[in-house]
Amino acid sequence: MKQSGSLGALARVDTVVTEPSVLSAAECASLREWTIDAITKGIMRRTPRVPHDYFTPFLLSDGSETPPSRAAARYARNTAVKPADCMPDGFWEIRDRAMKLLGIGSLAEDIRKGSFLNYILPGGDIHPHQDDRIPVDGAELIAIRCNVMFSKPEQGGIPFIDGRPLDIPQGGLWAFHASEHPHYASTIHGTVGRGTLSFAFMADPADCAGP
Ligand SMILES: O=C(O)CCC(=O)C(=O)O
Repeated sequence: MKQSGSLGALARVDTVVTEPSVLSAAECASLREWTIDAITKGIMRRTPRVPHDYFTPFLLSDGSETPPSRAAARYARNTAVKPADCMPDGFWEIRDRAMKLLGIGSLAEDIRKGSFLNYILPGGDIHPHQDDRIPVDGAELIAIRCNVMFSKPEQGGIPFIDGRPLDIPQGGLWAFHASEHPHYASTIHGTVGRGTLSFAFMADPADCAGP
């Protein structure tokens, strides 16, 4: 089977990596401003089932939209704007920064989820779930997620993995094996939404066994 590429700090499935300071305060403010504007212009989408939850399209690093994201395009979004133009300036540079920090420079991207921006309004949450493994060429690959919090709510929106809360400051990052651990985020309270940049990767289970 193919090697996954470098797993860096994520070489073990039971590791959750956190970094407190990946984005500057100015970057967080500018991402939040972009997001509010994008929601107002209808550039982001949400499903009728989860009305608090806004997403950009899921993009691969070549700028194309992933197949599941294309299939979801029927949900409210201004289709006059090309998916590749639905990302804030600096998005891919921040992904590169996060990948360098984690030491995962050559890790394959998740072909379903790619990379995206998510903004959840107060009142929303992320329900408890565990992502599916990713079927590729007859193998079931582990889904790895790296999330960067650019807008931290006044209360709530706390990520929980295996029932344990993570203390992620605004501008901080957490990365984990999303197909191997149940996770959720608590209900958001206050006036500020929860904004994250989400970068998804995949790895062969045989490569996530140590050291
Ligand atoms: O943002 C979170 O706390 C979790 C997001 C999520 O479900 C995931 O990364 O798979």
